[in-house]
Amino acid sequence: MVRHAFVDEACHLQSLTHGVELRRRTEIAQEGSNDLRVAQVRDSVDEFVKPRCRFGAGLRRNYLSAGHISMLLCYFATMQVIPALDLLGDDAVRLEQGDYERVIFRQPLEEFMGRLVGTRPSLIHVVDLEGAREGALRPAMIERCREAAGSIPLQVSGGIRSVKAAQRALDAGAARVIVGTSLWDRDGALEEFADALGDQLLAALDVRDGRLAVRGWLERSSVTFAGALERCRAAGVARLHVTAIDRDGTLRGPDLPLYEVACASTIPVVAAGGVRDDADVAELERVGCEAAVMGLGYLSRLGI
Ligand code: AMZ
Repeated sequence: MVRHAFVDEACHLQSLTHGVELRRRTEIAQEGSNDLRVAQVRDSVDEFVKPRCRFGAGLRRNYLSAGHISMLLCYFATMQVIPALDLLGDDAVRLEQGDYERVIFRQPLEEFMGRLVGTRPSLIHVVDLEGAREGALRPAMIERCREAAGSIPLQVSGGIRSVKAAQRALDAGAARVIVGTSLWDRDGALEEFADALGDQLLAALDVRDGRLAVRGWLERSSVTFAGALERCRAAGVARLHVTAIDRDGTLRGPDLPLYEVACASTIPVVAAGGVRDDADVAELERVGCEAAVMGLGYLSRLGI
């Protein structure tokens, strides 16, 4: 298995001179010039569609040519690194440990997004900090991000407090959404979001001292990290977005034990908080994470 693709003989991947068999319904990803496409391996491999972000396997097989394997390697041989753009007002910012009083970086949205796009990431993480604090979605900001990001897909969060708001975020240009506060507010909400959004939902588990933080991390929820994992598993949540708040915006390195626990849930995990460099990304991959969000750590890649 190479990342989320099931490959019959992984050793074949060492040489691109052979094809490999992928199981029916496996999906492979292609990174084009600045676009991420997915080839659906069904009865043919020539169908390229927008990614659905879940990779499955069935019983029947399809043969994949060597030409396609190179695409597979491009995407799956390394873990996905997702640069972050946090919004406050009209600006891209970085906060230290999510504290709205400690803004350690600020740049106009379009300027910063342009620099991120220049690094050709496969996905960009957009958090509207204002939305998260005020509990209100700002679709116009998502549209601005969408426009500035061109064809690079966005995962969007902050202020999504209903399924309807999530739908608006998707309509405004998000490829998938991350929801925190509203999932934990009342019984049944998590299931509602998971059922309505499927693969387009990531559940935000923003963790401080073993409990979830909500409403822009200004409030401590009664929900524990362990309890949230269990509830997500039971609700069939497609993907987790786990943030170690004390590491966020600090460049102290990721909280690996936290992600080990998250990955034990068997739900795919996107890790955030303190990720500095490729070595940290490799460690996160080792503990089983699917992707890493980089905020402050990414600035050096941008020459900032
Ligand atoms: O930095 C913060 N203070 C902060 C932050 N980054 N507060 C919330 N968030 C992010 C969460 C999640 O992605 O990591 O906002 C999202 C949750 O928003 P909401 O509105 O659904 O709780």
